[in-house]
Amino acid sequence: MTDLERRDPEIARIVADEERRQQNEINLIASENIVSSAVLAAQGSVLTNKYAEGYPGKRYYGGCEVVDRAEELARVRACKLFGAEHANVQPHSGTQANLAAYAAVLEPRDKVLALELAHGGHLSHGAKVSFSGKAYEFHHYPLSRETERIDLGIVEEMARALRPKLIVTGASAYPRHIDFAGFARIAREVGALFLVDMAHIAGLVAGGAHPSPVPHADLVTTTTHKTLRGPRCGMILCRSSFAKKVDSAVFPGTQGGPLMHLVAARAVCFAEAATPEFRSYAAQVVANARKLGEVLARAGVRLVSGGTDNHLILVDLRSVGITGDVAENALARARIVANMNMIPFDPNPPRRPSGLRIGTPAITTRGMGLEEVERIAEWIAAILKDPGNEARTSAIANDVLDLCGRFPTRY
Ligand code: DSN
Repeated sequence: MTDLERRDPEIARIVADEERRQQNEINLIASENIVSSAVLAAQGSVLTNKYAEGYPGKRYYGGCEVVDRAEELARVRACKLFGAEHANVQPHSGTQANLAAYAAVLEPRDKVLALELAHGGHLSHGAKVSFSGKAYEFHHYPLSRETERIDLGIVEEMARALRPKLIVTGASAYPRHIDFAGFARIAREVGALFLVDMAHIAGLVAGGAHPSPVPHADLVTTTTHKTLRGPRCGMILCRSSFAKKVDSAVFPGTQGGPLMHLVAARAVCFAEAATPEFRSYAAQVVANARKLGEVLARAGVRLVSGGTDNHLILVDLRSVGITGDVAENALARARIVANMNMIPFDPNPPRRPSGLRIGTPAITTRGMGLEEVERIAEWIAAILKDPGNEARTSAIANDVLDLCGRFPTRY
């Protein structure tokens, strides 16, 4: 019996149930992944007991000499992994990282240009309901209606008219490469700073499976738990000229004490992401997403922008005559987990959108390759085309269970 089972059987049962759920379902949520036992061990360690407000060597508490080593390692490993001049590894999440990055370079009500949320952007990129949209004057560039991709012509035209202080790119539901050099050129042209939120693609960048924004952007924010496969945290990379401002914006600007167990877990994740195995993983994530898209397209399911260059595809469910909520629920009955999503120029509302976002980071971590992806895509296509067919859905659920049994979630 574990300590948790003895001391808190209710929570122990919840943890065990969740582990079983993860083992017995195919997780296609594009922003989720599975951490290694080493990352789990670091984040479940006694480093959680330590307060360490400040930075290594400059703390506001005694007894920080050991955790200082963890933060220094995390910072140095992050800089090496991404070729960055400076890293702040304290933001608690991606949104916290964005909040601090904005605070480092903007004044309230400054103008910012970012990707439209409904076209794949993010709440913290200036949505009205987010702090970002309240504190700063965000304007949003749409995707091209024809290509459903970022059109730098549109971005440039808006940037010239607006003269923003900051241009932001990065997305949570965009299946294509982003031309970071092109964005940097526009930012330079209009005298704006350039920030990339690479949260979704960070692992692909680390593994060489996606062009890096780091040489082109003044600031790069990210989470560490999506394709990067680390703990649930944020991080800011920047040029050394912004280091002091970024560090002060994180602490004391927008956060208190860093979570040192998670700082250590980031360090573990960065070491893992620097290995040749991780490079193969990143390439396989992309190959799996491409295969998933090809099989769905062959079955008559339309993909936004016609395909993918990264870890996710965005399905236009109008091609099969259903909405995202129906698709998400029908797939869940077959033990396949994905999320409904808006598509660009979506005629439907967010709770009943026309899209489904499907990603391959977690199944690839489990070791699933093209053969398994082909089967999964066939199951998805069958369900999307006939979501009310309960007999077939439950037959697929059994097949999913068999498949999951061969691919453990613990590693
Ligand atoms: N919630 C994340 C996602 O699913 O993409 C973004 O913060």
